[in-house]
Parts: sequence; structure tokens; C-alpha cells
Amino acid sequence: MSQKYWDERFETMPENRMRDFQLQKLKSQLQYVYDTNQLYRAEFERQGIRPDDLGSLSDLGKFPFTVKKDLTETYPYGMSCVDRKELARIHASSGTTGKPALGLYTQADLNQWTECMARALWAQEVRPESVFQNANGMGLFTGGMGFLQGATRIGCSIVPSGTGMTERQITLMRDLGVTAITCTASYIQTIFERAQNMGVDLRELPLKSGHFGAEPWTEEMRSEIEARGGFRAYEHYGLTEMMGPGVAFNCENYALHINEDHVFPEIVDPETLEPLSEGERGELVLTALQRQAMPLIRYRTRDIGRIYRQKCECGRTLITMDKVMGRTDDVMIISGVNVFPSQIESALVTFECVEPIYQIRLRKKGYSDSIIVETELKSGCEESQSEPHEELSRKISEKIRQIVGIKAPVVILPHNTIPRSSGKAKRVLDERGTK
Ligand code: DLL
Repeated sequence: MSQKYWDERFETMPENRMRDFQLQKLKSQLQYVYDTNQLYRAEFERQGIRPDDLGSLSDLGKFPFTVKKDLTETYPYGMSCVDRKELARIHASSGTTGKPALGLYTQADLNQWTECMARALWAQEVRPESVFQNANGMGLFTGGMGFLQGATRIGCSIVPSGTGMTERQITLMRDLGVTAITCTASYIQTIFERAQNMGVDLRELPLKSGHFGAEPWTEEMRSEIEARGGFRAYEHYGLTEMMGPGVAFNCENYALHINEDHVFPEIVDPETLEPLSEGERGELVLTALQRQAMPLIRYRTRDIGRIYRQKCECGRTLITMDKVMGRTDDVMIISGVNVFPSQIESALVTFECVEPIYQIRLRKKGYSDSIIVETELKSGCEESQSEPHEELSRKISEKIRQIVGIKAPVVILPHNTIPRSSGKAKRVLDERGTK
């Protein structure tokens, strides 16, 4: 029988011992950034705080935050704590405008990341005998290399298929007996659709697990993927600045455990920036406990959620977080209500006849914003669909009203009109600047 945990010591460490471990790492990490990075030293001094002011974990709240602007303004190496020759890898986040935020790694950082990924994949049924298809972008995006490293460490047979060329992805999946696939939850929709056109039923293949992340996807979407694919759909959460995927992962019960021996989580109120208690909703703030090249202190992720300890049946004691359903910067305010694209997804996925593929047009209506939701009928539903489109869109609109609390017109487009995604889906088209 194979072992249950990849790294039992840390994955099942009692809470008090984990807290001692974190405190010790935090102390040395604060001292390290103070000694090796001018920006951190200057900022600590400006705020009149010294590394040895940290006596307990809650004292971390006295230290300054790091924000994305700190990384872009000091691009490329301003946040580095090591000599240039120590850098082993450089990734970049997927931001589309301006300078990217970089992720810098020493070889030791890469090793830690690999361990975090192996831990996550092991918890999700991936084993040395797995045939692991990596359909994440294999470049600056951390998804490709992160999963590659973790699956390599476990010893899987890896198919580094990258993104796109969907028919070939499906052919490989079928011919090679792929048992595990990783990509975005939106790209697996594209794969499902194309497989159906090719007459391939993924449920008949040996696929056991899908590993998704990099964008919000709802619980409803998880059920839809599992029903359509015949495999379990697991979550990965992470961001380039903190290492990439590997920050948090689903266990077999779908609890999203944080690798808290590497990443220390806090939740703060995004307005007042005051620390919130476990269980309260706010912005996730992360501190890298063991990294060398770019160990960010109190990094504001902009992701919204909660963290809480729960006794998980899987036996892991690692703290858990909510599935991230939105960022402070992608919230739309419609008729005074905060709306996240993922809430629209929750409504759409309850309708069997529409694809969980959608886009939201954000427009100006007088002084306020309004949205139009566009989706498509599933292929094959045109004939079986007995009710007129107007009736269906009215029902979806009503569902959105029930879930989100706002009225939004829904347009049902012909099949294959909305651009398919092979990476992170672009859900919102901001048309407020155009007529
Ligand atoms: O998306 C890293 C990653 C790759 C995670 C593959 C999981 C799987 P970035 O491109 O830097 O890194 O984007 C990070 O994506 O702050 C979240 O807003 C969002 N995000 C990542 N994972 C999830 C998730 C990668 N599971 C940003 N659910 C993060 C919701 C996610 N949002």
C-alpha cells in the first residue's frame, strides 16, 4: 500500500507545533529581508519597526504590506534578496498591461515549490503509475512548470501537451491512457465540447482526476465537470508572486488546505487593512516563510475569502481557505450590489441546455454600470430545446436575480460564438469606455 501523505510531518503537524514553526521561520525571514533588501529595510525603518519586534504571530500585523505595485515599480530585480547569480528561474504573472510582476527563484526555492506541488498532487490521487497530461501553458505562466515539477517528483509519466491544439490533446488522452489532466476549468470545457464533436466519451477513458486552478470556478462547475468527464475535479490555488500553484490544494474531501509551513496566511479588511479573525471574510494576505530569492512579506493578493481551521477527515491539520470566487479588483458594482463573474456562473450552470461558457458585457447606463450576460446553447440542444430562447433567457435572468440580487438581461447566442479559452478565461468585456 502506498503512503497516505507526501510529507506526513508537516501535513499532519499539530496546530501548536505548526505555530511554533511558523513563528521561528517568520522571525528569521523578517531579519533576512531586512538584511538583504534595501526596500524592505527602508520601509521597516520608515514605519519604525524592527524584525525583533515580532514576539508572536499576531505581531506580524504591525509590519508593512507588500503590494503588486512594489513589484512592478521596482521591476525587474528590486524585490530580490539574493545576488543575481543565485537566481535559477524567473516567471512572470499574467497581467496584460504595463510591467509584469515577476516571480524570482533560487534553486532552493524551486525545490520547495516542487515539494509543495508533489504534496498537492499526491493528495489528489496522483501516483508514480499515473499518466499525467499537463495542458497548462509551459512558459512564463507558473502553471506549466509548477505541475511539471510536482508530477516529475512523484515519478509520473508526463505528457507536456501545453495549451491549444485541442483535438490533439484528446487524441493523446485517449491513445496514451491518460489518468490525470491539469489545465484551467475553462479549458476543460473546450476539451469536453471538442471531444463530443470527435465522438470521444471521456467517461470511457481511464481518467481519474482533473487538477484545475488559476481562475475562479464554482462548486456548480465542479459538479458539471465531474459529471461530464467522469473524473474528480480538484482545485489548486496560487500566484506567481508567492511561487505559483502550490499555495493551496484540495484534499479528497475538497477542503482547500494551505501549505502553511511555506506560506503564512492572514485575512485583512480590504478597506481598513485591519487584520480579521479566522472565519471572517476579507482579502487574503500571504507571507513566504522559507523562500530566498523573493520572500514577500504580507503580500496583498487582492483575492477574497476566509481562512479557518477545521478537523478534516483526510487527517491533514493544515489550515483551510475558501475557494476564491473573486478579487477586489474584479468586483462589478451593479445597482449598488457587488457582483463577481463567478456568481453569474453559479446561475448559468444550473441550466442543462446552456454551456457553462459565458461572457459579461459591462456597460455604462447613465451614471451607473450595467451588465449583459451572454451564453450559448449546448451543441445538440437546439433541436431538443422546446422552449423559445426568450423564455429560456427570462428564466436564467430570474435565476441570476435570485442568486446575485440584480436584474441582468441574458442573451443566448448561437453555438460557438463566444471565444473558447485555452488558459484563463476572459469573462468580463469592459465596454464602459466605448459607446
Ligand atoms: O494562476 C498560478 C496557478 C496556476 C494557480 C495554475 C493554480 C493553477 P497567476 O497567473 O499569477 O498565477 O495568477 C494568480 O489567479 O491571485 C487569483 O486571483 C487567481 N487564481 C489562481 N488560482 C485560483 C483558484 C496562477 N484556484 C491569480 N481559484 C490569483 C480562483 C485563482 N482564482
